[in-house]
Amino acid sequence: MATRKAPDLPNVSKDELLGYYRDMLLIRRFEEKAGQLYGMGLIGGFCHLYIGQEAVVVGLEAAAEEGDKRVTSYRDHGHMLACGMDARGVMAELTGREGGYSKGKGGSMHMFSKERHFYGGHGIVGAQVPIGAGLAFADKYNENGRVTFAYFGDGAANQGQVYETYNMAQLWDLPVIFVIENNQYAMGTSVKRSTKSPSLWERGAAYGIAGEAVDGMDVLKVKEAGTRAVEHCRAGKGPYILEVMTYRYRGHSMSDPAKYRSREEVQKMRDERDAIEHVREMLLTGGHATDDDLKAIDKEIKAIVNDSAEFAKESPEPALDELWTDIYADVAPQDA
Ligand SMILES: Cc1ncc(C[n+]2csc(CCOP(=O)(O)OP(=O)(O)O)c2C)c(N)n1
Ligand SMILES: [Mg+2]
Repeated sequence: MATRKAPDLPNVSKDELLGYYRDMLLIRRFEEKAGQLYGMGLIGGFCHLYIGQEAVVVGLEAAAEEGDKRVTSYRDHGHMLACGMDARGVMAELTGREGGYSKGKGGSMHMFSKERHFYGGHGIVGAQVPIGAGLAFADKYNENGRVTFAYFGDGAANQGQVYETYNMAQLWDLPVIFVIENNQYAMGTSVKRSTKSPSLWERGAAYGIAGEAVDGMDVLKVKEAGTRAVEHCRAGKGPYILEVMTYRYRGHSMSDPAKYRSREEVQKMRDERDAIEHVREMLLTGGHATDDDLKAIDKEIKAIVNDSAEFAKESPEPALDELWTDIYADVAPQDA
C-alpha cells in the first residue's frame, strides 16, 4: 500500500523512504560517474562533487512544493538531479556538449532550469545568497506563496554579503530558507580554523531570524526541519536558517590534494554516518524491502547514469557560432 505508514517508520511511508533511497543513490552514482569521466579527460575545468551530502538536498526537496525555487553554489549537480532536472542534460553539460543544459557553454557551475525553478550554479562564494533573497522578494511581491531555498557552505557563511542579505530578508519578511550546508571544510580550511562562533545558524539571531541546526546525514530529520522552515516562510513569518551538518567524502574539487584531513577521518564518516546506508538499513531491518528490491533499484539507477554518460559522449560539441548566442536575455524581467 503506497501511503501506509510502517510501524517503525514514524512520519514516513515505505514508498517515501524508498524514494529517498533512490534519489540519494542517483546523486551518488551520477557523481561517481562524473568523477570517472573527469579522470578520462571528458570533463574539463572545475568539477565539485556532492558525494556524502546527498541527504541534505533530498530531504529538503521532500519538504518543497511544485513552484518553489532553489539556488546554490558550484557544488550543484545533486541539487539539479534532486529537483527533477534530467541526468542526460546535466552530464552533457559537464562534458561541454550541445545536449547540455547550457548547450555545453556553461559546464559544471553554470546550469539553470526555468521549468524546475533552478537558478544555478554560482562560482563566486556566497553570491547566490542575495540572489536567493531577490527570488523570494519577487515571490512576495507577486503574492504567489512560493518559497526559495538558498544553499551555501560553511565557508560562505563568513561572507559579508550573507549578513547584508539576512538583514534585508528579515526586514522585508522574505520567504527564503537560508540553507547552510556545513560540510566542515571550505576548500582545505576546517570550520574550526575559520571561526570562533561555530554555531553558524545562531548568527541569524543578530537579525531576529529563526533557525536551527539539523543532522544532515539523516534524510528524515532534514525533511522534518525543512518542513518546519517551509511552514514558517509560507506563513509570512520571514526567512529561516537551517544549518545542515554534513560531510563531503571527496576533495573540494577534482584537483584537491586532500592534505588537510586524514583518510581515517573520512573513512569513519563513511562507515558510521553514511546517509544512504542509514536508509538502506531502515528499509531492510524494518522488513520494508528485500535485498533483491534494493538491487533492482541499484540496477535502475546504474542504467540512468550509464545512459546519461552515453548521451553525453555522443552529443556533439557546440558549433562555433554558438559563441555569439545566449549573451543577452531576450525576455522581459517580469516573464522570468
Ligand atoms: C568570493 C570568492 N572567494 C574565494 C573563492 C575560492 N573558493 C571557491 S570554493 C571556496 C570554499 C567555500 O567553502 P564552503 O562555502 O564551505 O563550500 P563547500 O565547497 O564546502 O561546499 C573558496 C574559498 C571563490 N570562488 N569566490
Ligand atoms: Mg564547506
